[in-house]
Amino acid sequence: MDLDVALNSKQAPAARAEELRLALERAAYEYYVLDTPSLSDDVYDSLLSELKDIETAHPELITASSPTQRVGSTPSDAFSSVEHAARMYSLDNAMNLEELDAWFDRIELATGSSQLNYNCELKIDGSSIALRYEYGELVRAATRGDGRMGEDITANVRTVRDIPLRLQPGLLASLPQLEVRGEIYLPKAHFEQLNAQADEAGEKPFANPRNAAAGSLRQKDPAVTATRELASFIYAPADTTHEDLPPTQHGFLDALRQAGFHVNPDVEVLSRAEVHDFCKAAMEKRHDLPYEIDGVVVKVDAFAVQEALGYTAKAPRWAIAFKFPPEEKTTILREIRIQVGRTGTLTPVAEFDPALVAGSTIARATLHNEDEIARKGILIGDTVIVRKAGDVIPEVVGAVESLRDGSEVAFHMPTHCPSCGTAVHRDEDEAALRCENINCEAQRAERLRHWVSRGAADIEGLGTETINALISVGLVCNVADFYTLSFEQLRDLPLGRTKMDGTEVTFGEVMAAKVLATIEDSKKRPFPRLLFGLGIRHVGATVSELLTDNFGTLENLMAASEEDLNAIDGVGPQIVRSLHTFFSVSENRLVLQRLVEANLNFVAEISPSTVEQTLAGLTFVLTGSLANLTRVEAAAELKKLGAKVTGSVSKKTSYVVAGEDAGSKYDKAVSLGVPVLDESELQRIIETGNLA
Ligand code: 3B8
Repeated sequence: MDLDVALNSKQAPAARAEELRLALERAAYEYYVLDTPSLSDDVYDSLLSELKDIETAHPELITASSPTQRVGSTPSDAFSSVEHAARMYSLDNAMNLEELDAWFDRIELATGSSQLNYNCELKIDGSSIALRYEYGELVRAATRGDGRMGEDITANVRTVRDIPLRLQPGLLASLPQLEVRGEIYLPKAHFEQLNAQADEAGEKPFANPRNAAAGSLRQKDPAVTATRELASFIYAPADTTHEDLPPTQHGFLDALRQAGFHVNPDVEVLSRAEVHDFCKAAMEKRHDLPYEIDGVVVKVDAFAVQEALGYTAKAPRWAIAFKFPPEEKTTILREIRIQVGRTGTLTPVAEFDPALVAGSTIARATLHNEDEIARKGILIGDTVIVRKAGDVIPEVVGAVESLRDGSEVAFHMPTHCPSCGTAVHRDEDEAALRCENINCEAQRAERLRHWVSRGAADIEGLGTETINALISVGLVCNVADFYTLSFEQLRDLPLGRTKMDGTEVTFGEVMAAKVLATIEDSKKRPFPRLLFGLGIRHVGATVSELLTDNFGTLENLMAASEEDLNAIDGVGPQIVRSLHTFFSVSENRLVLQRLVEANLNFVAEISPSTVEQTLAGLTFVLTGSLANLTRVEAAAELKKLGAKVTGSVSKKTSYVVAGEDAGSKYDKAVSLGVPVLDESELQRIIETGNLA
């Protein structure tokens, strides 16, 4: 970089401001991407402060992507949800090298080739994000969410300093629309620093860097996120069928680097035979890296081959995450406690001396049921081996039998519910024991907690402590009771603790107002979530979605016959029985009646899966630029109608849609005799759902 920028300030303010912005962007690019900084921190700061001065004097010169505008917007109360242009999948895992080989075998069988190139990347343990750029400017950043819908976290992501607000000139910067995906992470050193601060402030530390990154991105005030030293690695385009893009994953990573994205340097294109060594090397260097990795991502390098392999319901077939084996520790099993779940299931939980495993401390793990305890051969008092399954969920692997001294005792499941004393029941064909008393206090508390949880009615501010307090004073007994709470009742709710001066701690005015507002908001949650929130046995999030898609309203669902229910793909006799049982309990019907009267949203939005699949069996290829929608949007619309959308034209292609400047794909369609549609014909198909 030439130093003229730092010296020349005799220009018109607009030109000078743009020159400064370009210089600052270039400096960030050199620093993060090229790893060859040419400006000292002092010079950078000095240029930034000159830019700030110009923008303060001439506010009309401020641009959205100016380096001064990273912490721009003011705190917001909620993140709005946004739809991903193309589904944001997660990866399937290979838990060991054998599973990795099985994946290679499947790829070779499906493609008929044993000569493929594989792009190997480190698997960064962070929080996934999707970044959308329009003509090179960052316009939106979203979390993965459920893969279809994520949360708009643009304001927070803008504060992440290695994410370009404007791209370096070139191919990617010139695209009308570009969506890239990557991982935002918190470097290990900052994670430790953050937790030390939390500790000092008497707050709960984050369990691991991934949670810390996700938590930092979900801050309501971007100024807080800005203090967190987050960083990013970007690794993929959302749409690999874009014909202007490089045709391989490694080529695309180069293009990302040139555009100014921070791309992880540890990537290699390898043959199948070389991948094992890459995985082993990654495992060894794992602890020397300044950020957390939990495996290696292996991807088929050629986009065309990726397209051909496609996706399962959950994950791409063309990529796999090789996960490092979990770290194991030993500790003493002190007790096995019984937990009563919301549907009455009695679950034994191991309580052991705290152990530091894979970066966080664990002290309990579910043992699932008595059979599982017998299978693992665990006795109370044993020295046990513990680890985190998938590096997250604590698990007892087994006992170290050689360390027994005879004082260990076997565990047996109780004959009566530890909460209400009702005799427990063992379902046929099921390992689980259940308390069938629907008035059981432990179940009631769990049902209420389930209702307020994030995937259900999502009532923030009602934690376990508050719910327990509401139950113990008799204000809340079932989920309908949340909707009749008054401000005064909440404000004066004793939390069962006393202050230093001996007075009772109450919920207070501020929290009461907040929680009442969220309770009001919760009435508008999507129907599938509210149905899931009711905690009907076997009716999880997916089944709820199926049921609401098919019946549309609570009324219809309650009136559905056994045949109606059985007719749904994915709904079996167990679910039918469980729904029937739930709806036949008069107390449940009363709760539902009260929820309806409180105006909860028991009506489904029209969902894509109810759209008639008029284009099923047809394959489309989109090429050229469309005037009224992006190719990704067009593809999404066609897929909703059941069509397949691919990237390359062949004899099997049913139609090619050609926009402006359609290139070789158009020529190929003509030479193969594949019918070509223009944008207006496409528009009509999308609107009418029909080809004719
Ligand atoms: C497809 C490709 C998910 C991922 C992907 O470092 C897909 O590629 C994905 F559906 O989650 N954590 C990476 C990382 C994660 C993913 C990926 N590549 N390097 C990561």
